[in-house]
Order: sequence, then structure tokens, then C-alpha cells
Amino acid sequence: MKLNEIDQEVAEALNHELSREQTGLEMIPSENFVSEAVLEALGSIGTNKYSEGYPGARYYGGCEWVDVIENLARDRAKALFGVTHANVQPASGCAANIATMFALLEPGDTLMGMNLFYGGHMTHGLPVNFSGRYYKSIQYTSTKDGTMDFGQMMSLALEHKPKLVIVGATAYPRIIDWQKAREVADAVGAFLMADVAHVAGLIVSGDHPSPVGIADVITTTTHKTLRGPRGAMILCNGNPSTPLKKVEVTRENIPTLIDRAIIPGIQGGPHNHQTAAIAVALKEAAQPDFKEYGHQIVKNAKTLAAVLTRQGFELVTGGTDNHLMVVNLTNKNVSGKQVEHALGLAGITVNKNTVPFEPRTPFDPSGIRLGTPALTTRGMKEAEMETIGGWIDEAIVNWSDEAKLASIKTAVKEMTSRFPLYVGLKY
Ligand code: DSN
Repeated sequence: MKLNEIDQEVAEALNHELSREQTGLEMIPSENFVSEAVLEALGSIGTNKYSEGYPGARYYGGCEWVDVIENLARDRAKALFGVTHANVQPASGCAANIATMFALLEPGDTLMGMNLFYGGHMTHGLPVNFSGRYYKSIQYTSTKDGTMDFGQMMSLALEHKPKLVIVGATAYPRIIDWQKAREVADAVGAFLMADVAHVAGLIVSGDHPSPVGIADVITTTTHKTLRGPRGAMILCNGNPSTPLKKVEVTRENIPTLIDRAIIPGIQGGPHNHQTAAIAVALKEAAQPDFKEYGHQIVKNAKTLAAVLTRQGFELVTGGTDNHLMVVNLTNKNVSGKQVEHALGLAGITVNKNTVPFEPRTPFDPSGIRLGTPALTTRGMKEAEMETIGGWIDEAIVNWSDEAKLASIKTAVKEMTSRFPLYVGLKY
């Protein structure tokens, strides 16, 4: 039976979500639109198969074809990022980060990461997260203008001697200097983990430097700028050893430690439909037009940042080098929560976000985070960013005027109809 025959409630909700995606401006910088090929692989019969283990070394029979799929994903990841080892099984970015900690640390060891409220991630040592509860977490922040504070990182590292330094961000609009991060880790003999989830696609397109050859372990999700399905990968150099040999926690053993951390450490059977879709997305990302895509994401973000700045918005760090920006709304006398809601009514999806040295709360912070990966996938360019920047300003000035917001939504709908998405799809 088809979905809409057996479960009309789910089908109906999916159709509404499809329409929301088609008719709105998706500006949450960690979201994107996968290709129909990725969608097809993700909805495939790969979901039926158990295959705990790795290609050629599984705990289940009948894995010959999922081995082919996982090897394709692994080989494509290695070629795309220039590493010798890729684990493509983490179910999500959180799992990839937790596995890395499980691989390299003992409970109670010290790690150091960027505070979530300054642009980091909860798995980088937030006290209420696994990473902040099972390890001693040292959190670095930013300078006054929101720039990553390597000076502070160095002094905290020298004081607390972390065994793992985590560098990477979810709300950071600038290029990350991996070499400076390496210097901090080296000063105390720590492992360096680069979490490139947000900028993975920009690394592929050459719009953000790669930490390969600098960081010991690189984690990334596959669904942000990389434009694959939800999922994650752990990348490193070296080769895993035979399964049953005991391994010490050394740099040379990182590939083995990572593989064992994923299974049996923290996960069971890999999601083979997800692995198939990751393989397809990696093939797409290796095509020449993906480089153009990455360049356009950044051009669009810079244009939007310039428009917003012109309209008197204050951007954290003063602008952007990548796919996103964080707007501090303090000078506009409106909160991030109010603006997230108002823009939602105008058909523009963003998320409320803390700003560095946040005076409010994470539930009703001073800022919003917005970005251009999904709009760029639709084919929008600088001209559309000019228009969208104008609508964002208009919506924020009129944040409590529902009629005004509805009229912007009508204009948004007209614009999106010129950039079709998932034509003919229906559940
Ligand atoms: N939720 C992701 C993001 O939006 O950046 C991070 O986990």
C-alpha cells in the first residue's frame, strides 16, 4: 500500500512540510535541500538490513551489497577530503563527536571546546551535555567582537592541560584558523578535533581552509553545506588495524580507535539507507558544479550581510566569510524570539540565537542566525539576496504587524515559485 493509502495523517503532514519548504525562504544555515537522487537512496530498502561491523568484517550474513554501498561512501569521502580513513556510520553529528571522545578520552579526562552560547556546540563540552558531564570541560569563548579567541584558548589550555581540544562551531561567521588551533593543542600535547559540520561543503569548494593534515580527527555532518542526507562522518589519517588487537590511545591508532568507538562503543547497526544517500551526496559534491555552488553560497551570504549592515543591523564580528551570519538585534529593540516568530509569519525561516556575552537567555536571546546554503541550492543569487535583505528589514521593523508580515509572505511565495523545488513530489 502507498503511504497516503495506509496513513493519511503522516502523508498530509509531509505534504504540508513539502509545501512549507517549497513556498518559504529556508534560511537556517544548517539546513539544505537534498537532490532527488539523495532522497531516493534515503528512502530505499537499505533500511531493512542489519550490518553491524564494517565492510568485510560484519556480525551478520547477507552484507555483500551493503558492503559495496559503504565502501563507495568511504572511498568517496576519502577522495573528496583527502584522508586515508573515513567512518561513515555515525547517525548524526552528536554521535560522531561523542564517538571521538569515547575513542580518545577516559571518563573524567579534560577536554576544551567553544562555549555553545558563543557559537560552539553542545557536544563541545556544554555542562548539561554528555561531553560536559562525563569529562572535565573547559570552555573558551570569544573576543568582544565575537571572534574566536585563540589567546584565551592558549591560556586556558596551559592552565588546564586538556587531552582533547575541540575547534569548530555552529554559529561562527568567520574562517577558522586550524593552524592556530593546532598550536594550542601542541602546547599541551592534546589531540585536536576539528568539527567542520557547518563548513564541510565550503571546504570541498575551497571557500574554507581544510583542517586535513592539521587536526587529528575531523567530524562532520553530511546534511548542511555538504547537502547530503542527515548523517555524519569521522575523517582521519592512518589505517585501522585488525579487529581484535589491543590498541593504545596514540595518534597512529586513531583510525582503529574511531572505528571501535562507533561500534561496539556507542552504536549498533549502521543505517544503510543513510549510508547509500551519503554515498550519492558525496558523488554530487565531487562534481565541478559543486565548487560553483560553494562559491555562490559565500557570495550570497556576503551580499546579504552587506544589505543588512546598510540597514543598520549589527552583525556579530561585523560580517561573514562563510555561509552564515549572526545578527545582534539589541539596537532594534526586539528579541531573537520575536524576530524568529515574525519572520516565520513572513515565510522566512531563521532561528533565534545567542550573541557573544549574551545578556538575555538562550530561550529568548538577543540574536538570530541566518544563512544562504538552502537558498543557493534553489538557484538564488545576489539579486535575490538584495530583495530578501529588504524583506527581513521590513519584517523586523513591523514585527508585531501581522498584516504587513502576511503581505511579505505573499511576495516570498511569488519569488520562490520562480525557483522550483521537488516539482511533482506528493505524498
Ligand atoms: N543543530 C545544528 C545547527 O543548527 O547548527 C547543530 O547541531
